[in-house]
Amino acid sequence: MDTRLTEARLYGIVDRGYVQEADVAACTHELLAGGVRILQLRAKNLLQEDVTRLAHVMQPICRESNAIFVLNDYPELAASIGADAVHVGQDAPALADIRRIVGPRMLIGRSTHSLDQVRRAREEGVDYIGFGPLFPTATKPGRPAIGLQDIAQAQQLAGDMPMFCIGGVNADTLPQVLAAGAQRVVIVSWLLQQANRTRAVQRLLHALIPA
Ligand code: 3NM
Repeated sequence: MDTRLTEARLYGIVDRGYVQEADVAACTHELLAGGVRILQLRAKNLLQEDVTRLAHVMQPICRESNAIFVLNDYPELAASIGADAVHVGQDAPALADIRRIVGPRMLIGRSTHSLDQVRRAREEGVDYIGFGPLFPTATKPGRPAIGLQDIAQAQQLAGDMPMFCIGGVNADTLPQVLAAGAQRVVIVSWLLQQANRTRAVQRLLHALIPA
């Protein structure tokens, strides 16, 4: 198991919905400088050639920092560029089919939105899961929030499979999310919109990693 994944408490996403192409490299550097060790490229509704170009910007920067570079969707592209990980949703094929595309070593993460989906992700053997959205979020408009009440049970079902709580997590909501039993979080829009992203990551990590 990759200790960069098991030790990660904060998962960052460079989401093209919030970051202009010209800012992708700087944003990647800023998040990594703060201590993010797992970072995803999320570029919805772009042509694959545009996603490829952005991946080629982020991947070497992540590699320099020894951070896990995750591509959202596009298992074939993840395989062809040698990404460290690919993240897929509930509508993506079964793990075995994705594994055939990406090979034996690539980490595979899947989004889950219910306890039942956590159970199934555990059974199929994904390397990590997202669990959410905990709160309504503009990053996934129209997606109903699942709340905080199932976090502790989801964490139990996940066992040693790392579970990252996601959706509306920010510096204000983080204490409730942790109090509900979360060990790891993904923070997208709040972090990307901070004037000093490096400092924001440092503060979050301080709150996330017990002294
Ligand atoms: N996936 P923010 S919620 C990308 O529940 C994503 O699977 C979710 O963004 C899920 O931190 C989400 O801006 C958006 O709320 C998270």
